[in-house]
Amino acid sequence: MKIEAIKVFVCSPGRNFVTVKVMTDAGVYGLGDATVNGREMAVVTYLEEHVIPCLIGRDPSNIEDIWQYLYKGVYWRKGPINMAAIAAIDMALWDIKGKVAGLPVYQLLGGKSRKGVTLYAHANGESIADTLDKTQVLIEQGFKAIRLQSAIPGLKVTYGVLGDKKDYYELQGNRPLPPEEEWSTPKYFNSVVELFRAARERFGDEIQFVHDVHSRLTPIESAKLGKLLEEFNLLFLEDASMAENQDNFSIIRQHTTTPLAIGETYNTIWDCKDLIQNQLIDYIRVAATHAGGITALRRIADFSSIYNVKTAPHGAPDLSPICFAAHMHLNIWTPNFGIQEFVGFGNEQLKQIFKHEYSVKNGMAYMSEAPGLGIEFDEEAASQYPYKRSYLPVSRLEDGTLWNW
Ligand code: EZ4
Ligand code: CO
Repeated sequence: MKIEAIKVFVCSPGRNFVTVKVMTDAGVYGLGDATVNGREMAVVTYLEEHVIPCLIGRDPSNIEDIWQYLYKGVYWRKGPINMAAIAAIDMALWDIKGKVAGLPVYQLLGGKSRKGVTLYAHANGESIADTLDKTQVLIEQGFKAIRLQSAIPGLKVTYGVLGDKKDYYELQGNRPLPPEEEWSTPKYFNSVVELFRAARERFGDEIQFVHDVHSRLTPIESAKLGKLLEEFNLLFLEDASMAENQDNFSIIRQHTTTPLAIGETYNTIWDCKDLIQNQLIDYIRVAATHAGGITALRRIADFSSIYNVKTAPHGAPDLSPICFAAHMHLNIWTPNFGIQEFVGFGNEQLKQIFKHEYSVKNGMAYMSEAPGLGIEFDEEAASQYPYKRSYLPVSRLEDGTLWNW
């Protein structure tokens, strides 16, 4: 079998997605997700100009060799654009291998380690009361784990919350230039502790809670927040601080037993090797799309397993349903799987473009038994929603200092 052609599609059913389709001379094709939110066209150019010409005529069954070729063979290793391109090709090759074998990808990884995939949903509110009302709805839907984010009084916008427009502001779509938002750590501290106190008072101890700090705190501030939240027993605190310097997390770890999660922006094992090996985190949140695909995530999962670190793949709406499918296959196999972030299957346009047969019941997602990744991409429907330039926000402190978004 040979790779005959590779096509790249960018569609925007509410937000941009980069989809890769690898076609073979046997008529079998595979799909991959290469979406890097706010930098989509950089990946498209990288794929079309630099990656695809090297792959035509190669045997798509040699997934490992193609991965190594694209990683070691470029000299300029790592990085989000490069790794998203590798990831998309890798997912597509696993999809092809599954289709050829007549097996879902998880069977190729080693089969099922569990019945279904535990999910955590998002409750994003304009006030603590609003967040808790949304939490109530999710609990009634059957979710057992929920991420709570609430607007911070005194700030115009807060990560995860968008006033009266939409409950998840990244879905805003088109923006000519990056919007700017303000951040205040003191204002945040007051409201976030109250949020979890109120949540435990209203819902008791059974439901598991998660919170995403989105890297807004310094390590010592995160250490303090972890301590303050200990009594509310979080499943984990996500992205407490930046960890470009992985030692940052030893400061947090020395002070708190609140479990820690990180990794959604990481591109390779090297971004989290020390965090894992020194047992500074409890959950690794790398995404198939951003960290080199199924081949790379499988290795990171195995490495993590010997240090008591569980996987909790990123599940934001800017990862396409193809990435979700890749995560589903990994999650059902990974012996040290923890939990999958889940924001629903998206809007109607998205469902029209990406078709799959996963189901969700009582806070768990269940596999499709379709061969390969079990996802279809409707090119015609996708062409109805062309690419629109769009950016994630940037963040500044109240005095104007640029901060982490
Ligand atoms: O802000 O994916 O846990 N989820 C997140 C996401 C990220 C976006 C950035 O593109 O932090 O919502
Ligand atoms: Co996050």
